[in-house]
Amino acid sequence: MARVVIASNRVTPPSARSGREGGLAVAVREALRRSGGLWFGWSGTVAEETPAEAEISRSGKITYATLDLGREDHAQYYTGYANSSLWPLLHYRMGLLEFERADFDGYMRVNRRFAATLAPLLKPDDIVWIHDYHLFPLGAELRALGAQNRMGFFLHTPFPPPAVMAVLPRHRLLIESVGAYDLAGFQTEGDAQNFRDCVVALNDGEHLSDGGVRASGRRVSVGTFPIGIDADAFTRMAEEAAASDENERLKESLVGRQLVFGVDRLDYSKGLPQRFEAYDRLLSRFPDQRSKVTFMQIAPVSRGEVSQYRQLRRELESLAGRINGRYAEFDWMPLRYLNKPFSRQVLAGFYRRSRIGLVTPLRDGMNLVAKEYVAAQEPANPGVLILSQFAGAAKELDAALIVNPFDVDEIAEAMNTGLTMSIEERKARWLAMIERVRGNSVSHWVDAFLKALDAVPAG
Ligand code: GDG
Repeated sequence: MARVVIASNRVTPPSARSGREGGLAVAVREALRRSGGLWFGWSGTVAEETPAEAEISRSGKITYATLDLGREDHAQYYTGYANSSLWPLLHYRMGLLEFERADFDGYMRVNRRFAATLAPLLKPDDIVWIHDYHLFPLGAELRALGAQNRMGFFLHTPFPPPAVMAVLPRHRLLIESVGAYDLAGFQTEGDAQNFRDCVVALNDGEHLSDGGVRASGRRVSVGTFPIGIDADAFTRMAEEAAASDENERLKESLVGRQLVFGVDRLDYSKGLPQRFEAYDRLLSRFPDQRSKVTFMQIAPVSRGEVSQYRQLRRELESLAGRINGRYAEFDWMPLRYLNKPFSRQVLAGFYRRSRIGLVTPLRDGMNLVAKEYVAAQEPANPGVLILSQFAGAAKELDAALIVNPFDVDEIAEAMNTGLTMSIEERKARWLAMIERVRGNSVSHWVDAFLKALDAVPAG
């Protein structure tokens, strides 16, 4: 079998693993675990200059090729264009989009540099799989250097429709660059369709009868590959975590109160202010719940160098203070708001302990927290998942309490419903969801993408 080469913005060699890897890193590791391969990308370190060559290390069957990013490259490519222009736009947040032409140039420059560093490491029959919005143009840059490999691209975020995409300055260059791939993969059919429509409406492309598109003169297959988790492993982790010291302490601290739980990177796509407002609304509209419930939100700081994220942090601090100030009793703190990260194992135990999992992003490619929450539940006494209709996961987990995350009253009502739901209904909803989560594992996702890439007709 051909070697798989994966490129993603951030690479975490075993030496740099913190037990806090996000969904993408877990998925990439899974993709390379069985047959081995090469993982290429940024080391996570900011240096004076971006070096010309990658640092190579090996662990088991995986070879890691990483490079540091120079200060200016990091500021323009990562903080600038990727996270201040692309991320908000891809999440339909036009009002948050900031654009600087110098950042766009930096983004293209880093992708070119990545291509020049990766190209000499490629063998002719390698299969190349490029991940996420940081690296849209990497395939085209590799092609420009002569790479003829089979190349696929997977976008972990949503993809917006043409009217939204058109707001992004230089969008044409970006969409054009996707023409270099043999396969473009998305989380949901809606995202895939938006991509096809953008190619046609914004880049003179053409719909093909097999669901692909003709873009920049090349045919690109387009597919939907909803990412999953290793549900059985997560369930085992949650079972073990239930007996851990942290979980015992959490249980004691709750003194019999029901736990509402959320964990998200501190990101404006996750709908945290609306979630806090909804909890306030629960306590004001359903006063019986006061003193009987505790909401714990874990939100590790993310992208703290981007101004919109710093502003969000201030907003949440103010909301948390207001809620606790308004409702707290001398023996009850309604909201526990934590900015620090926890290990996956501890999180798994917290999911299992909670009566409600709150997953209410305003827009999300998939949202793995929703799937982890389901996998962590105790079959005899499962909790209730409240899930945004705008998370990709809502397509599969339609047995959750589905809410519009902009409607704080609807979230508050769903919380009250979840807190008072019968055990029979909780079990029925959970059974429907765990079946879906188990049926679409991360290894299934890897196999489906690589099989589709392999099956792309030549030319
Ligand atoms: C992108 C897309 C898509 C969170 N806090 C801690 C922690 N986490 C873990 C969660 C989960 C992961 O991070 C977050 O994954 P999500 O899918 O929820 O969200 P993004 O980070 O935005 O991921 C998303 C995903 O890519 C995969 O394609 O689903 O839509 O935006 O695994 O558990 N993990 C640890 N400590 C924390 O404090 N250990």
